[in-house]
Amino acid sequence: MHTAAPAPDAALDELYRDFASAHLTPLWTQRADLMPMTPAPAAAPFVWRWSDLYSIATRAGDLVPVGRGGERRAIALANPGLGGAPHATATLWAAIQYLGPKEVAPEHRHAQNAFRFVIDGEGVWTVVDGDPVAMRRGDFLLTPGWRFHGHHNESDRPMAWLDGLDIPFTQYIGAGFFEFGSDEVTDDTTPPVSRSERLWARPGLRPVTSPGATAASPIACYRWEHTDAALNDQLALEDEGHPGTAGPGHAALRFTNPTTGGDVMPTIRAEFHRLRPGAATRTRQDVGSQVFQVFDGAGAVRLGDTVRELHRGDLVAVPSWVPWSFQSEASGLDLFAFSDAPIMERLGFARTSHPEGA
Ligand code: GTQ
Ligand code: FE2
Repeated sequence: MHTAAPAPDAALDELYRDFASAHLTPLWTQRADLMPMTPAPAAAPFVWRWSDLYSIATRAGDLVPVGRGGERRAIALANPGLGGAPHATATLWAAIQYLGPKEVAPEHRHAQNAFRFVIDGEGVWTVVDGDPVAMRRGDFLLTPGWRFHGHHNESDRPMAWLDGLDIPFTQYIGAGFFEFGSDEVTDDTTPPVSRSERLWARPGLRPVTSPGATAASPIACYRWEHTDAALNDQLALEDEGHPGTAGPGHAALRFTNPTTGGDVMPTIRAEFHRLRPGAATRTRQDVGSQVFQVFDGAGAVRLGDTVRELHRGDLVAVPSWVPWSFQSEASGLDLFAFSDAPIMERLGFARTSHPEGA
């Protein structure tokens, strides 16, 4: 391929200077960056260790108060390819949030969609539009855009969890709105099951009186007992000769919006994967980016040509089109995953391939 590169002369130099001073840029000098043959994201594949995150969050807990203004003691993964921005990938925010004993993170709401995934502990609840939702290990909680939410730790122990939001995407497209909520703490106990779960979280059943499809799931919390049982049954059925698995020894679930059967929120997909001891996922690459967290067990992730060991709580950023696969050790491997797949699918950009005949 040849790019026209005329001999420099005074007129040409002047033309390029005038491009710059008129705030214009020609395509021909940048075509390969702007329009790569295959996706070339700025974000890098990267692994963060939970032990590092947790100990640094504990130090922040000792030194930095949580309250109005800063709003949350949340420490974001900053992808090394993204110039220090608090972005795990081009579109996704992922953070460890830490709340000490008796601390309250005040109510607010924002256009950004959010979830929490609980890696450890219990004793915190999050109040979503007045509905208190208890958080326990393995639970997956939703705070879709523009719902008021605050977090309370009534226990005498600190608690930390994973937050996922579409902050980078929302910032890039200029769609962010934010509002402070009430400073009154109206409740100091929480029921084990939220009102939203009592209405919506029974398999295959929905209230007749509620409206039709909603953009975000009305289920405030997907409980670990259901996720775990569904994964166990996929693997048990494989043993019984009725495989419904994603591949040999690989159980996979997607969290869904019961009003549509689609993704839980308009911008974020969430899944859970379980690998039997010694099993591996098929290698794939996808348009769009994702973040994984090891929930249990140990193993390794291959990102392009690099293999990294993984332990409980570790987080993995997979930018667009990077080939990835997971392998489990003797302990098995449980993975929580979230991605921007709903954006890619809705806009017609989604592609998946399985490189190297994998
Ligand atoms: O818990 O409301 O990690 O608003 C980032 C922004 C958590 C939250 C984050 C937020 C929250
Ligand atoms: Fe928030």
